[in-house]
Amino acid sequence: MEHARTLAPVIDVPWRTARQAALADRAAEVLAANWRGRHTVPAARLYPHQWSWDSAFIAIGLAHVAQHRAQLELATLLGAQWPDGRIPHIVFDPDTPADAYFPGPRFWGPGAPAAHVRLGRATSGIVQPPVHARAAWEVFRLAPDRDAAAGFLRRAYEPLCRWHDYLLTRRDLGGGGLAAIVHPWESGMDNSPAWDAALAGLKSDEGGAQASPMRRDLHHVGAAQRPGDDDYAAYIALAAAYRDRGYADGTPADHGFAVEDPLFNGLLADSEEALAQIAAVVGADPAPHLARAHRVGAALAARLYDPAAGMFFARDLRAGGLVASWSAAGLGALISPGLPGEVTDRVAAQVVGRRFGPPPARRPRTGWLLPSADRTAAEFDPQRYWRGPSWANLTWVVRRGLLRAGRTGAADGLARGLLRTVEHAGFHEYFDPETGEGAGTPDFSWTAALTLDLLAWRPSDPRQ
Ligand code: 9WN
Repeated sequence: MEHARTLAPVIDVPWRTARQAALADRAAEVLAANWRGRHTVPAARLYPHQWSWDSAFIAIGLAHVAQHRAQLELATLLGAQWPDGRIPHIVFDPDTPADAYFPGPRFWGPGAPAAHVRLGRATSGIVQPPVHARAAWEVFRLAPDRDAAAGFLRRAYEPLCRWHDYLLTRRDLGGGGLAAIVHPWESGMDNSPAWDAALAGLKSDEGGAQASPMRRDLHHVGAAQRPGDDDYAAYIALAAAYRDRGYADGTPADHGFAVEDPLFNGLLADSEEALAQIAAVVGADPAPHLARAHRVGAALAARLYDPAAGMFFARDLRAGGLVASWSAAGLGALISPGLPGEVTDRVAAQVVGRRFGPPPARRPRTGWLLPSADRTAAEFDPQRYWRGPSWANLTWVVRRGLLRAGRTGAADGLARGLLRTVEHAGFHEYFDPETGEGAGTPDFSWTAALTLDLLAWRPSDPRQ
C-alpha cells in the first residue's frame, strides 16, 4: 500500500466527518506526490531536497497514513548526522540537479570534511529547530504495531541524544544553558523582523546584486512573497564565513549573527521531554532527560522572558540584550515544559491579544489565522514570508503550547482556523492572516502533514 501514489489512512478516526475525511485524503495525496523514495521534499520545485525541521513535521503527518515512510523519513535525516552531533538543515538529493536550489551542495561542501556524509549525500552545515525527538515519539505513538515501531525508536535514540548534546554544549554560546543559532536560516523563520537589526550591517547592494542571478526561489514564487536580494546578501555572507571556518562554533564573537531564539529553545525543551518518553521505551533512564528539559525551560524563563512585556524575545549575544520585536517565535516557547505558571499565563494571553489574536474587524471568512509577526508593527507584511503570514507549523507549535497551558478554547480556535483555511485555499506554504489567501508555494508538505495531525486530534486525546 505504501508504494501507491495515494496513501490511505491507517489510523481509525471514527469521529471524522465526510468533509474532514476528504480533506485528509487530499493532504495524503500531497505527501504521496512529494515522496522521493527515502524522504519527502517540502515542495516539488521550490525546495527539491530534504529539510531538517520539515522532515520532523512531515513524519508526524506520515505517521497517520504510512508508518513505514514516517520512520524512513526520520532515519534518512538521522543518517546524515555529522560526527559532532549536528543534524544538517538540508540533505541534498543526489538525483536533483545541483543548480535546482541555491545555495546548493557545492556551496556548502568546501570546508566540511567528507566524513560528514554517512549516507553518501552532501549536506549543508547549519541546523534547524530540533523537533526531531518529538516527531520520533509521535511516529511511535501513532504506530499500529508498537512492538515493531520500538525497533525504530531504539535506532533513533542515540543519534537524537547526540543531537541535543551538540546543541547544549557546542551551541551554548551564551553559557546560560540555551542553544544559540548562528544564521537566520537556523531559526526556520528566516527573514523575521526580529533579525532586522542584527542583519543590518551585513546587507549590501553589492552582495544583493551578486546573489540575485543565483537565486532559484524567484523562479517559483513572486518577489513580493520572498526575502529581498539584500537579505540574501546577508544569508550568503554569514553561511560562507561559517563554512570557511570549518563550521567551528567558537564564541559569539566568532560569528556575524549569534542569537538565542525562544522558538528554537522551546522546541528543544519539548523534544528533550520526548527523549524521556523514548528512553522509557528503549530501556534507558528517562530522569536525566526530564531534568534537562526542565533546565532548558528554566533557562528560557530566566534569559528570554521579559517580565515588563509579558513575552519571550530573542537574545542577541553579540549586541547583548533582548530584541524587542514581537514574533510568534515568542509564543512558540509555550511548548516548553518547566515554565513558571505566571510566565505561561501571561504569554498565553498574548496569543489571543491584539498583536496575534483574531483580528477584530477584518476577520477572514476562514477564521483565526495566527500571524507570524505582530500585526500592529510597522514591519508587518501579511504576504511576505516570515514577516506576517500564517504558517501551519507555527500554528501547530503554539497550539500545543496552549494545550500545555490548559487553554483548550484558544488551542481549538487555532486548529479550526487553519483547517478551514486549507479546505478553501489548499495546502499552501503560508497564508495571508487577514484574508486567508494562500501564498508561497502550493502543495507544501508540512501544511499537508500537520493538517492530518490536527484532523486526528480530539479533546480527549491523551497526548498532552
Ligand atoms: C532556507 C523548507 C524551508 C523551511 C524554512 C523556510 C524556507 C529555506 C529557503 O524553506 O527556508 O532554509 O530557501 O527559503 O524558511 O523554514 O524549512 O521548507
